[in-house]
Amino acid sequence: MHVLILGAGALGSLLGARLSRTDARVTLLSTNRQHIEAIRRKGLLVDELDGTQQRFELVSHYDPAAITEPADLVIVLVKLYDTLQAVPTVASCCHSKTFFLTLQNGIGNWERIASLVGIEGVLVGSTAQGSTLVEPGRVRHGGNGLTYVGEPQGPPSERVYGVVDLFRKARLQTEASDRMEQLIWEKLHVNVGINAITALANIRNGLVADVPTARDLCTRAVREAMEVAAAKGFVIQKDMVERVLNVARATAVNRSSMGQDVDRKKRTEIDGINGAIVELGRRLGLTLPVNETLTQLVKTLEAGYLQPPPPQTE
Ligand code: KPL
Repeated sequence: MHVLILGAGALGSLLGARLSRTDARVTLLSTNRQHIEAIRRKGLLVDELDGTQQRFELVSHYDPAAITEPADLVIVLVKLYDTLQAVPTVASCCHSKTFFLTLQNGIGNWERIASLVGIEGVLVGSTAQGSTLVEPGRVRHGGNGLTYVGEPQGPPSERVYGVVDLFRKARLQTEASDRMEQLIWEKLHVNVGINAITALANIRNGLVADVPTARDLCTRAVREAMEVAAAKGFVIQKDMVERVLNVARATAVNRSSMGQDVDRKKRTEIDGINGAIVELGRRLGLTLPVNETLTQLVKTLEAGYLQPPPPQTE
């Protein structure tokens, strides 16, 4: 099986390294040229949780046109706002049975991919693995967490079990699920409770659980998301706050993906995470002050580095 990682950043590179332990052939694709060039020069370095460093030889490209072998499975890990633009770039790397597995943060991703390749071409996943891009060509595994894979709707198919098998061979703890929509929403709560706070406070995930003020903010942000989820008919476990804090503990040394975006002065996924909760809440007539404030603060922070500075006047 040929697995193509579309969006091989921190998490995509880590998954690529793990999958290269199996008999699958793995190709990394990323627009981050420096990262790809570093992997080509010296392999992908992974700082493991036990303090060791492993090196993985991985085929890696920044230009999809350079990929000659069609992919059987494309794992989509581009930023949610890049999905519609990124998926068509790999059309030439696909055959008629290629399928896409989204492991992205946020909601609406499988629908976006399905709008391009059809629902039969898409699998949905969620993962609580943590990974940080330390420098080009080097990632740090930031913590283990369960990965779920399923069909967008209905029970797991043969294809789903095939992916679960592959991930397990890669020693990634993985389960098939027939309730992916629910799990995507649970993962959304994780991101709502961890990402913006870590990005704004310049901290790693663990401090969200350890520092009382951060824990309090996280609790309130997650409770607001639970209100929205309940209003939309999702059955979110009562202990969701504790689950989110447990992910923060399990990925304590990780810098959240939003934190890494801010560190690199990149656009964040705030609109698809806390911003999505605020927007859905607004349509439901709910006021969600904590998520609104977190969203506005992250957008202000982003504007500070994304917008060009005003012209200097004498
Ligand atoms: O999904 C993540 C992210 O950073 O986006 C978690 C699981 C919180 C790991 O950092």
